Parts: sequence; C-alpha cells; structure tokens
Amino acid sequence: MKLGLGLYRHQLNAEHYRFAKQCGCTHLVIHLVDYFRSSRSNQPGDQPVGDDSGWGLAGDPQKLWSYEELAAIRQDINAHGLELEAIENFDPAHWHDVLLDGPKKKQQIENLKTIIRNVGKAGIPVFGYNFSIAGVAGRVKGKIARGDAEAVGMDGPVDQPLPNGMVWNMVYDKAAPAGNVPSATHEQLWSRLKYFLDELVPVAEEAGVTLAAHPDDPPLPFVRAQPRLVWQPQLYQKLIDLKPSPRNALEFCVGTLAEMADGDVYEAVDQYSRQQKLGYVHLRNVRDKVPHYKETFIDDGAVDVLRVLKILKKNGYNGVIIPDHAPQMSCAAPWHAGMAYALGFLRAGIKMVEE
Ligand SMILES: [Mn+2]
Repeated sequence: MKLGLGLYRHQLNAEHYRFAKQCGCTHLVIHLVDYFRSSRSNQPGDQPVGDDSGWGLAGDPQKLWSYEELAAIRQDINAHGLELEAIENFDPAHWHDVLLDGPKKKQQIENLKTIIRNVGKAGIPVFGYNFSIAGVAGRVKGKIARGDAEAVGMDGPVDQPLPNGMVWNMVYDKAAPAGNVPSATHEQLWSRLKYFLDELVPVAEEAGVTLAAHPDDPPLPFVRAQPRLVWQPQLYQKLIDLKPSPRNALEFCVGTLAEMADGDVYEAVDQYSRQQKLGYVHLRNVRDKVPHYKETFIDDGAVDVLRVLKILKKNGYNGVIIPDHAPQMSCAAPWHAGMAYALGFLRAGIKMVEE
C-alpha cells in the first residue's frame, strides 16, 4: 500500500510537493477544479465547506484540461520525487448537463472523453469523480474534534432547493433565470449514470485510465431536494455491476461509508477490496451517522483504521491511500499540521500491517 496526499489546485507547487515528500508520501492525488477562487466562505487553509451558494464559480467551459497542462504538472511532481496517481473531480463547467440531463449533454460527454484521453496520454492512471447533482453540500464547521479542533460535520438534513445555474455545489451559470433545479428521481439519476458509464468506460479502457467513483458525501437519500447516488454501502455494488470493467472502479471513501446510516464499514471494505475494485482510498475517521456526524482525528472516531488497513492488506490492496480530510490543528499551519498527523498515523499503520 502506498501513502499519498490530496492537494487542491492552489497547493500545486514546490512547497506542498516537498511537504508531501517530508511526510513520507510517494504519491499525490490532485484537484484541478478551483473551489477557492470565488467562494464567499471557502478558506484556502482548509477543506472546502461552502454555504448556500456552494463553492463559488465553476471553471471555463471552453477550456478543457490539455495534455500539455497535465504532462507539465506530472513532470513537476515527478521532479520532486513523487508520482501523480490521480486527478480528483471533473469541473461542473465541463459536465453540468451530463449530471442534469440537459441540452448540452452530448457535447459535454465529449468533453469528458477528451479529458480522459488527455489524462491517459499524460500517464496519469486514475480519474476520481463524484456523480452528484447537489455535490458535497450541507456540511458545517465547528470546534467539534478532540481538543476543540475545528472540523467538519453535518447538523441535520439540508433540504433547501438547488437554484438554477448551480450543480455539484458550484455555479456554472451566473445568469441563469430565477427558480430552482427540478428534483430528479433516483431512477433518473441512475439512468444518467448509465449513460455516463456506457459512453466513458470504453474510452477509459482505451486510454488506460481507471474511473473511480466517490460515494455521496453527506450520504443521505436526498440533499437540497436532489437524489443521491451512492448513499448506502450496497449501492457501490450497483454502480460496479452497471458496467463491468476493470476501468469502472471506486474512489473508496471510508469516512463517507462510516457516515452512512446502514451497513458495516468493515464489511464494505472487505466486499469491495476483495473484488479489486478500489481505484484509490480516502481514509479518514468520523463519529456518529448522517444527518448528525462529525469528522474526527484519524485515531479518534468510530472507525478502527488499523482494522481497515488489515482488511485491505488481506485482500491484496496495493494502491494509494490518502487522508482525505483532517481536523484543523491549533498552530500557524492548521491544515499542514492536521495532514502531517494523519499521514504519520497512516504510515505507521501501513508499515505495521505490511510486516
Ligand atoms: Mn472522501
């Protein structure tokens, strides 16, 4: 198993690459969507949380991530002695109508095919995505982790409808007419996913890129009056079975699975790692369940992280593990300290189970 770190767009620089290397990481997972460019409430020193207006403006619909751009980022990361394992998330500007079944759906699925071909050509093995209409919405921040550390959680369901022009918790059309996105049904959402997988998996197979699906965080049946896709552990199986291929895999988020009201997190880890379906792993800890859960320090929640590592080892998982999120620590560099703490714990845990 390989230790990795997830970096946001504004962190793609030498300082953060050195920080990852210093923490014992060999791999990086990077975000190219900028959640911090224009959001009213996202702070660049923490994970994005947002508010009713989400994470701000999506990117440029005309500007797809090019081979040259991706290859240059990978080269820079390699020059710092690290491997680039995955890109995490499509930009809503490039695929909003794939999620919404809108008029530009056919044009935008071609965007995604182009991006996946560029990612493959640049030698990046995995692309993580989150097939979600409302996205990572409805979470709140507070001094809720050990020692009053600031962390993220959920404090009750969020039903406020999604305004027109917004999807995946970002604004793709500032000039959208007033009103809300009509609620879809779960069946409609799964049929949109089927279209996405039918079109994209063959391209991913040819490009040598593994598509890896994140579950819905927070995992409730509906958020902002829109259905969620993978909000119970068994729904990951439905996603895999919808399009059998080694390139149809999971961005396996243990924290989100632990937030789910149903199921057992260790059984889920066993079930999906046994099938060799993990593209890469988000490994973090959490206390309680939706709609009232709290993210915790990695050694302090309901999840026995060492037990998770043992199951992954037993099933021969040999991919990358990243900490996902960590509480902010009280010092001059709260994000760095939180990540360093999680990475040190994970490095020791991986070493222990692999001996
Ligand atoms: Mn995650």
